[in-house]
Amino acid sequence: MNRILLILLIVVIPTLLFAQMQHNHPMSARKVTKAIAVLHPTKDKNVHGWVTFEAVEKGVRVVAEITGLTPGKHGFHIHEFGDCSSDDGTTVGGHYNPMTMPHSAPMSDKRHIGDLGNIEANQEGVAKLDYVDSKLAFEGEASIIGRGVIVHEKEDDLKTQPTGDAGGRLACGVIGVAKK
Ligand SMILES: [Cu+2]
Ligand SMILES: [Zn+2]
Repeated sequence: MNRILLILLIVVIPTLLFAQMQHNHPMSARKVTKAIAVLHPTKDKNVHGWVTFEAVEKGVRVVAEITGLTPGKHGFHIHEFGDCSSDDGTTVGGHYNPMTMPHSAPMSDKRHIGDLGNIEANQEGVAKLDYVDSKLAFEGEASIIGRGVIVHEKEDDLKTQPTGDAGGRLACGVIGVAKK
């Protein structure tokens, strides 16, 4: 038998088949469908909480519970970097804005991807949020994975550029892939 043909049969063809298998079933095939950020207070603040992001039919469901707030509205955003290493939360950068849009409200068509609007705390200082966001994604150029989440001191007025005039940063967290 022709030696080259033999090598082809024994080595090359199985290698190609294996490569094809890997292509169809990569080890990391599991798509991200849920993410979470645990929020820790910035220096001398006492705001704690969490926010989950879960893929649903019409977008991403955002559910949050934050404690330790003053009653009323507080700006709530996804910021560019997942870096809460600074005392004041400034290392997360500005609002996450991969599409280069103006600052606006969560229901606006033209907005920062990170514009989640406000959370509103009750008299006990607890804020809960639950809505479906049509702009958030877990992959592609607008992916929120690995970005930062900030709870602000003041209300986001949903129009002042580029911050919504929401004031200082009370709590910071990083969006990671959720276990379940
Ligand atoms: Cu913010
Ligand atoms: Zn914004």
